[in-house]
Amino acid sequence: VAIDTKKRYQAGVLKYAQMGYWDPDYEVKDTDVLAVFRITPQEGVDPIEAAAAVAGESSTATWTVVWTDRLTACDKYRAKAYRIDPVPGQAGQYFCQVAYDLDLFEEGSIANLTASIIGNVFSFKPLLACRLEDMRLPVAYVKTFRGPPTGIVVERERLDKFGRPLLGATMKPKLGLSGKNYGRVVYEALTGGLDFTKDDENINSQNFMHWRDRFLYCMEGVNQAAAQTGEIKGHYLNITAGTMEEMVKRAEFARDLGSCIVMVDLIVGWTAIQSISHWCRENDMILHMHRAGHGTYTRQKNHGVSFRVIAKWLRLAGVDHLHAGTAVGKLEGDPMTVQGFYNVCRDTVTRQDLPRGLFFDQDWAGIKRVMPVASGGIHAGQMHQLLDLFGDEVVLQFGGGTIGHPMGIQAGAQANRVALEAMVLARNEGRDIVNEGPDILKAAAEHCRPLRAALDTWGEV
Ligand code: CAP
Ligand code: MG
Repeated sequence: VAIDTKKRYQAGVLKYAQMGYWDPDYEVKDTDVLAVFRITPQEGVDPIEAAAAVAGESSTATWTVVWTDRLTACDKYRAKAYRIDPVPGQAGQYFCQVAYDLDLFEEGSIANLTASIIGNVFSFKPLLACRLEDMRLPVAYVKTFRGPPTGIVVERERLDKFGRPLLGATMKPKLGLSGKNYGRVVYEALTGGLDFTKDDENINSQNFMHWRDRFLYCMEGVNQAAAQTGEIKGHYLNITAGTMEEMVKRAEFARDLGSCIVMVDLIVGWTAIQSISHWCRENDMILHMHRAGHGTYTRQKNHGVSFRVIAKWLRLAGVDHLHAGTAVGKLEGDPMTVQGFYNVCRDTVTRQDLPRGLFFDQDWAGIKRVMPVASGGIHAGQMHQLLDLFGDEVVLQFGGGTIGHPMGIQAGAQANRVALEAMVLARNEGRDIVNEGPDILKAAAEHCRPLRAALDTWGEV
């Protein structure tokens, strides 16, 4: 394949740079959509030509000049690769920056945006690998989206919970429980002190528990726990289903049962996400987004799409909660990069911050902020690290770290709530929670057997 591509280049067949897709003098406009790709050109392919090919194939071009170009305002519609830099420490890789005229995109449609930006280029022969690292969405474009239906401020007001991260737990085992047992787990976790419980990504309507049973038993648990504790509680009811009609039907049932929140998986697709987001806005419901499947294209550093871009698209598409990584748990992710994802979710203007992977300033044009969710293999012994890394505007979610507690589910929830409140108090008193964290936890555990048991079981870091 590489040889074939090289020959074709040498024969002058693929000449995107000459076609006008490379312009180092291009002056970026405030209204341009900008993208940074990390490209690895095939052996023998000039990096500038490869960058131009990316710009070409993600905008107007095909592999040869066509007569019909003459019938359009072709220069305006051609994306321009305008800058290319070697990736430090990664031989053969380049960051290339591409500008797209705003007129190339339909307003308010992530499906349309993605069909251009990631439509063809990732399987393009001149490239060995390609990764979309970041995007700058101009204010004029952001304004064509409605964004999160609820946002952080309104969510906190509805829940009447302030000044600390929220706490949640994912049901375990992921699959196989009957409705009544499932609802019991919800009840115990919520009475133990959590704010939310959550369906897992793959629970929909299997034979062991049909969706209506799940919804009914979960809401029974939520309502009983709320009545007993005097706190507002919720369970993210996963409405993911095979058709949009079925998802809306399930969402309506959740609403009619009095749930404050529903959940969908990323795998339902952009159009379905935007539709359900609009539905949530009309029905005053919080939308929880579980990013199931993202690792298939976000994990490899030289190919795919960075999660920071997915997070930007999801904020525009309109989700209220978004799984954004933990840096300390069971799943891949380093602290700086993960903090960059959190900034994308929570900032009013996300500032350029190269160590955190943010290439551009991003003005969110007043659309609401997304509550990030830290989930995946975390436990009470990491509370100081989690609070230090992510601050208050986050849901900390302990699945195994609640339901695997040796003294039971309610005790698991208690351990998490006590650890969190002790850590927030210490932070508010000005203590250094990173270094003193383990001591703060130990001191709190003297008055809370479940916390002591959690620390003994999972350790203090
Ligand atoms: C966590 C979880 C979530 C992951 C997803 C799981 O359970 O339910 O799906 O957090 O990853 O199945 O692993 P535990 P992310 O708390 O028991 O680990 O949040 O990164 O999207
Ligand atoms: Mg899960």
